[in-house]
Amino acid sequence: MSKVGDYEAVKADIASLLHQPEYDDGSAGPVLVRLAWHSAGTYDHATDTGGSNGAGMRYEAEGGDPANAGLQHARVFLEPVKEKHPWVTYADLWTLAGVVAVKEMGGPQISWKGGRTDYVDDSKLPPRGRLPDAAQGADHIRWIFYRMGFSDQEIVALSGAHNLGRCHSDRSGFEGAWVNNPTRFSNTYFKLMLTRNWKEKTLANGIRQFVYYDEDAGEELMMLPTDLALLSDPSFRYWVEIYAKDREVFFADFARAFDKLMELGIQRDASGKVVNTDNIKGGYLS
Ligand code: HIF
Repeated sequence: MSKVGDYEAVKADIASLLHQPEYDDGSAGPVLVRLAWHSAGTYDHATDTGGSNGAGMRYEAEGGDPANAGLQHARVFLEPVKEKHPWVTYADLWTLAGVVAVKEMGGPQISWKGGRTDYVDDSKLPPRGRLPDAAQGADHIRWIFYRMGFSDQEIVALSGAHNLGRCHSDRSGFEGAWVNNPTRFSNTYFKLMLTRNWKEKTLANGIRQFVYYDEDAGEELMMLPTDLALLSDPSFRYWVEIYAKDREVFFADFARAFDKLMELGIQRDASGKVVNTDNIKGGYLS
């Protein structure tokens, strides 16, 4: 057991579990990034509900949302870290794991602060349907991300996380990876989006996605309808082109936007201490 508040020790243990030769592309990193994002991405600015505080995915109401299918793998990977550092809250552990995974996979350093609570009023969990539906287009993406308080630029910057990991037919129904090195954080996702000839394909389960056959990789890569919506919408496309050209700008903007995502619904005082841990408002502590 580490000293209470020794997040460096927790970070080191997260980093050392990322290598998982038997799992997917050999890394727990991508699914941990998805866990972090889904834990936070239920936030609604207008009602100040949802967000990473509370780690509601531990419970069926949120954890059993079909949008969260597969994230039990991520939670299971992290369980030994929780056992070793019982003082760390799940809400902190899940968000920190995403931040550590991005960095370890070659991405930017994202600033992160602890202090989230696991207290949740589970009669008032965020309703299902707050996470995005990948079969939709630009209007849906805006509806989801404006609700959290993000701009078009931040939406595109965040989207670069689809450089990581893959879709699983038994989780979302979509299938395949976006890039041929899906455990390395980079701006390849934006480059491929702009330069490859994406063709619509209907999978055996009836789900529609976009694919192209990558000669070098010897495999088919994919884009979701929501990914390609970033190309057809001029305001989104403007940023796709910038991030495809300039990796450093992408890394800096991604780091800021992901930090903002992890902080949704968390209120801190000037010293960074979380102040909304002891009174309940609107479902989550706020
Ligand atoms: Fe994803 N995302 N995401 N996503 N996502 C999937 C997988 C990952 C959307 C849909 C899907 C973001 C936004 C959106 C990651 C990270 C982020 C899958 C496949 C789908 C369908 C799940 C599966 O079958 O296993 C939609 C519609 C989004 C809004 C546009 C974020 C910006 C890109 C916020 C984000 O950070 C990661 C990482 C994965 C890979 C998970 C894995 O298990 O490998």
